[in-house]
Amino acid sequence: MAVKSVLVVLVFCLGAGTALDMSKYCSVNFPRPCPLKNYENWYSIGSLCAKYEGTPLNYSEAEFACRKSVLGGHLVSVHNNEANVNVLCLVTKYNQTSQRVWLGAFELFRTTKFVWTDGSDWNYSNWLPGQPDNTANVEDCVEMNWKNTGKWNDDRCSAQKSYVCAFKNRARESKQERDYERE
Ligand SMILES: [Ca+2]
Ligand SMILES: [Ca+2]
Repeated sequence: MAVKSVLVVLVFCLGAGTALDMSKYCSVNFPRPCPLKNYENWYSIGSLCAKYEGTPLNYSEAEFACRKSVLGGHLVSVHNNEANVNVLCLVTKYNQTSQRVWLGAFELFRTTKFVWTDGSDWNYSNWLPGQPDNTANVEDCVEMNWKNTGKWNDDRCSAQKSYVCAFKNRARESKQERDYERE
């Protein structure tokens, strides 16, 4: 309980943190390697294994590159503050200068509702104040790290950015189910 409170406070403080604070935080709290064989550079974020991809692509190219790179792959979905900071640590590790990355969220056909390409629930967001603003009516895809560290913005899907891929670690998921059943 106490550990969790400390983490929540840290995550909250990081909302206003600098890149320097971030790399300090990440050096201590970097996500663990994905516990599967042959997945170097993939890291555990909740029940996902995630990887930073530094070659800038537009949003759909990035999503399809993720699908191609691994079975069950998509752009990463983010469901809580801890996962959001984990993604940020991943990006910070691989790129200190240009940290804008595509996440897996996009606006569903001008409904003002956002969804994840991996089909998971929309149960969390971390928008920069004033976003999503759908500038010029053409912003439907969600990036992290425009202006503020860790915050989200809707941008043109045709813009080219680095991105973070992820897939569900089924092994971990079934272990969680077993643990749950034991309780
Ligand atoms: Ca939009
Ligand atoms: Ca925007």
